[in-house]
This record gives sequence, C-alpha cells and structure tokens, in this order.
Amino acid sequence: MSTSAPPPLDLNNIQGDILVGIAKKTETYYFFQIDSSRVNDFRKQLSQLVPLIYTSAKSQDDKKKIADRKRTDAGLLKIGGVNIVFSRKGLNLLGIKDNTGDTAFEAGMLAGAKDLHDNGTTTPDNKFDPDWIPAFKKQIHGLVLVSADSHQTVDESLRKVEQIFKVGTPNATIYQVLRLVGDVRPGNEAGHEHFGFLDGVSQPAVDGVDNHLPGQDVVRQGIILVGRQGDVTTTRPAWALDGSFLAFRYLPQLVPEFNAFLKANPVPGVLPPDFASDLAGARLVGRWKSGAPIDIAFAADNPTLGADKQNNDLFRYNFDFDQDIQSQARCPFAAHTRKTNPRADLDQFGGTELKRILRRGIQFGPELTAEEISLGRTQKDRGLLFAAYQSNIPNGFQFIQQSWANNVTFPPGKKDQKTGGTIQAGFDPIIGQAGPGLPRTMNGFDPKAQSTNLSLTAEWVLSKGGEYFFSPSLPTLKNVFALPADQREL
Ligand code: N7H
Repeated sequence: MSTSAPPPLDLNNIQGDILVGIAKKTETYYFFQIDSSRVNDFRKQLSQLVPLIYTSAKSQDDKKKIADRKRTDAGLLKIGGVNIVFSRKGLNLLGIKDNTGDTAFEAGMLAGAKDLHDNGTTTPDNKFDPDWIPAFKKQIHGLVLVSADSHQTVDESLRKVEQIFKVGTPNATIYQVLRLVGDVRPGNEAGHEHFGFLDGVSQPAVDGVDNHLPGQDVVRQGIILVGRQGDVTTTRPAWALDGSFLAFRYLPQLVPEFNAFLKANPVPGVLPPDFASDLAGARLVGRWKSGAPIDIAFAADNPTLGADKQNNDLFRYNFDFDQDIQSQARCPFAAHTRKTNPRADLDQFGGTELKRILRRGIQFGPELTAEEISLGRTQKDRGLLFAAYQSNIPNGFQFIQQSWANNVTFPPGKKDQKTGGTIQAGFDPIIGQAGPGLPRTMNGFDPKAQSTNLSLTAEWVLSKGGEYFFSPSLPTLKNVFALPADQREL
C-alpha cells in the first residue's frame, strides 16, 4: 500500500454491512464456490453485481429514514442489501495472489480451528479434524450476504444475484455450498439472542462515521478498515484499502440445557430461586436479559437502565479500583461482556482499542418448542450467525476468542480479596473453549464466596464452523476483482 495518505473516506465506497451496519430483520448467508473453468465469466458478472451492492452511505441514509418512520409510525421501510466477500481461496482463484498481511485470513479458519479450541479429533497422522458441519470443511470461495426487512425482499435480491451468475443453468459460474438464514427473534424478543439477553448494546463508534453516544468507545477508522489510520499492518496491497476482514462463525446454542444449568446453579443464599437463577445468568453474561450491566445493577435487574442506550457511560468495571484488591462482587472477571471488552481492566496494559470489532451477526433457528422446554433438551438448531468486522483478525476476533475468552489467566493482575493470591478468572462461560473434552470453570460466580470456582458442566455455545473473508471496497470490486490481471487499475 502506498505510503502517502489515503483519500478522504467516502462511505459510498464501503460495503454496508461493515460501517454503520444494515438495519435488517432477516439475513441470508449464501456461501459459494466459483466454477474454476468459468473464472473469466465470473469476473465480468461481478461488475454487474456492483450496482446491487448496498453501501455504508446507503445504510446510513436508511437508518435515518427508519428513525423518521418510527417517529411518524409510517411502517417498515423496504430494505434489500447485497454484500459480497471472498475467502483466501476465492481470491486465489480470481488470480489475486498478494498477501493481505492478515495471517488468520491467509491461513483460513479451518487451519486455526485447533488453536481456537474448537471441539474435534486428532487423526492418526496428527491432523486436527474439527467437529464442524461438513460444508465448512469444503472449499468456500466467497459469501453473498443479503439483508432485508422481509424474506420476500431477500428472495427478490437473491434471485437477481443468481440471475447474474446464471445459477441453475448449465453456464452457472457459482455453486451454492451452504445457505444459512438468520432472523431477528419475534415480538418482545426482538434484539435478544436465543438465551434471552439483549444484544447489540455495546458496539464501538468509528471516528468520523458514527455519532457516538456518551460512554461509547470511539475507535480510529483503521481498527475496522484496512489502510486507514489505526491499521497496525503496514504491508498491504493497494487494493485492500477500505476493505475489512469478516470473521464468520456458525454457533448453535443449547438453550434448554443453559436454562437447566442456571436452574441447578442459582447464586447461593439468594431468594426466591427463580430470581437466584436469573442472577446466575446475569453473572455469566455480565448483563441482565434486559441489557442492564451487572457492574451497576449487581443486586437486581433494572430494565430502564437496560433500555438506556447510554448505559455504557455508567460503568468500566473499576468501581473499586482505589482498593488495592479488586472484588468480583459486582461482576465476575470471567463474565462474557467483561472478558470480551474488559474496559478499565486493561487501562494499565495499553487499553482495548486494537481489540475492538464490529459485531453484525443475527440469530438463526426457531423459538423453543413446548417439547424442548419440557424435556430440557435441544431438538432444533438455533443460535447465532456470528459475523464481526475488523482490519486485523489476529488482533480482533481471534485475539478475543483465544487470548481472552479461552484464557483462564485473563484478565491479568487480579488478586484474591481474602488471601491476596493471584486469581485465575477462568473461562468465559458463554464462548470460552477449553479444547476437546477438557473441563471449564469460572471464578467469582458467588459474590459472597468469590474464590470458589464454579464448574461449567457443559458448553452451551457450539462452534460448528466458519471462515474468514475479505470484504473489498467498491472501487476494488470494480477495478481489480472484476477485471483480468492486465486491465486492473490498482
Ligand atoms: Fe458476545 N450472550 O448472549 O451471552 N455478547 N455472544 N461474542 N460479545 C454480548 O454488549 C453472546 C460472541 C462480544 O463491549 C452481549 O451488545 C452469545 C463471540 C463483544 O461490553 C451478549 C454468543 C465474540 C461484546 C452476548 C456470543 C463475542 C459482546 C451483551 C454466541 C467474540 C461487547 C450485549 C452464541 C469472539 C462487550 C452487548 C462490551 C456482547 C452473548 C458470541 C464478543 C448478551 C450468546 C464469538 C466484544
């Protein structure tokens, strides 16, 4: 990438799922392979797809329109947004061989599954075979993301995409490897993930793009966009400017089993039992189902606080930093939101900016059935289609998963209130992974007996596959990816 300053940021050049995010009720993830004998046709067709790409400028504009409509009760705005991203294997097939400078993307997620501590087996020839659904072990060259207000709008957009690539005809240039459909949950559960907790509460604002709320972290553009200020990698191909890396994970959740665990493990000494189980869930996650952060609402839920979009301004996990020894009375060090964004826990270790990601995922699968509730056992697939953007996967998703959630000694420097000994926080109980067959515990679950470890008797979020992708800017799609090598402009 050139050493001169990049041109000013233009949101028309950036895919809409990255900055701002597409206001969606439903999203289809269409994983595809490119027919290797029709790469030239695919390239030409790619230029026809460019006008369909939903940009960050459009998503910003639509979000304003949606806010206006909510004020005037004018009903749902029709939104249909297409984005396209490529894996390393996909870029290779297009003849784009330059190293992006991102080691995780270059290797692909399958190669890193063991280090992510995904479940699986080691074969006699010492290869790790993760317990993923078969589609993610196949070659995936790219992914079309179609977000919309309704399934009908998704279908309309997907039909256009399939027409462009001649899908279903003898001249098809792409083949579907897997199609995943995500839906916002119905009714009052909208905005809540399948365990029941409000999601999308804490997201960094991007400098110069988002109007940030009080207490919302502001990150430099290069934390999310390649080649912008804050991108720590200096060796990038010119075409990577204003792109972003997408970490996609297919994460089924075992909801009845999670609920049964909370029922069997209420916070000791707290009554009534249902409340003690709700408190247990809040201490595992770091927020109540309402979204209220337990670092403030540590004794009881506070739905008004949960609904307050500015609640990030009210806590940094440092209420007792003036004490020599910090307590877990308010929030366990291992709670999911604290592990994945430790706020003041890292003030003395360089802060968190480089580790921030933009989460754009969506729920998949049906609501619990009466039978699942009565059996306490999952019978239908449901969970999170996790999707997160960053300029650097080893610093973003990969770091959060491997070095924080899976790392029992993180956050560092914590001391036991009574003994003064070093505390091992344990695993993030929601997404922390010990590795195949290994047990997990967390510290600080019981506010009155903080040094007691809680045995996390099962995993309730399963890693069933995924891939790393690169989401190029629109100029790069048009002038590089869609052209044969001798005509490329960058
Ligand atoms: Fe998490 N959950 O329901 O427990 N997440 N997450 N996540 N997550 C968050 O703050 C959840 C996953 C982050 O800034 C909330 O928006 C579930 C992965 C980060 O304070 C809830 C799954 C990774 C934050 C959940 C899952 C992360 C965050 C609170 C999987 C990265 C922001 C709502 C099925 C490796 C923390 C909110 C902050 C928040 C849940 C996955 C990261 C409720 C169920 C894989 C950075």
